[in-house]
Amino acid sequence: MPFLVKNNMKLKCATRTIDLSTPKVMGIINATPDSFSDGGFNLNAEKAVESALQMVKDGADIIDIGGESSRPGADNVSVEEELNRVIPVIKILRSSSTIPISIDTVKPEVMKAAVEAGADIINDISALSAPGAINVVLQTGAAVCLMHMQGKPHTMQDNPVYSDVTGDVIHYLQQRVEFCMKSGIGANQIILDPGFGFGKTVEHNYHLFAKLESIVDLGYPVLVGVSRKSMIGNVLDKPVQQRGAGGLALAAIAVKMGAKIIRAHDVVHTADVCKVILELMKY
Ligand code: YH5
Repeated sequence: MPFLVKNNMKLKCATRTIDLSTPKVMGIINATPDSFSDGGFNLNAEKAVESALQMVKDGADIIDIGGESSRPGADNVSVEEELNRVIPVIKILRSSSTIPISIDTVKPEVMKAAVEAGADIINDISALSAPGAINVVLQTGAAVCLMHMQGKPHTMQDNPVYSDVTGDVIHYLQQRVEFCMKSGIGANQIILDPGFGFGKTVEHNYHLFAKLESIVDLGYPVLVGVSRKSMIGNVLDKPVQQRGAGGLALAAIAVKMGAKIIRAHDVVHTADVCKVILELMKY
């Protein structure tokens, strides 16, 4: 048995607990007009909710809603604009489904309004680095995903350098966990994420992925987000619409290595992957 790590994880959120004893699929909803892979589709809240509800039917366990693209070169979004994009989506989705909702944002104002509108998880690619972000987690009792990123979205892919990418990521995540714990956030509120594609070359991403178990061994539920990313596109030399199989292959390995949440665009097939790999892991 490869499990050094507890396998009966429960994630404490503001108003409920999410069982992470089996791997879960987080479906991606971009409430962003400028987003990379589905820009233009979810232009209004109703359409975004429609897509989210389809993902729920397709087997999503969590819906991740983001209103600001983190890709290099994307426009900065004001607090007001981001609120306008995501809050109606969260409110309508919350009124039509009990699905756990996560809010993909780095802004404390958006985190707070999102949890008040019914979001359960704060998914922060900057790991609560904005002043006041930690207080939102404390005051709301929401769960938080702490992700590693080197640099800032605008410039992170310019020339990422590490002497030891896995060591650096682990060190950073441990420091962010300590920051949370010292502030009074519970260990059972925390998810960790190595941050594939965030200030990392393709080689860094594969190096880190190959060592995913060392991040799982930290003892917190691990989220993996590789869906459609350039670590797939680069190896396959294929555009975003043709990266599905590559993403599913990595999702399978991530689950086998102990990841608990797979963030993905293709919910149907990712849910199938989780099921068969979970079955395999019983033997
Ligand atoms: C993540 O890994 N990623 S937004 C570029 C793509 C396709 C997709 C070139 N938010 C993560 O999904 N939150 C994003 O094609 C995230 N972990 C967590 N926790 C970037 C993204 C994407 C970028």
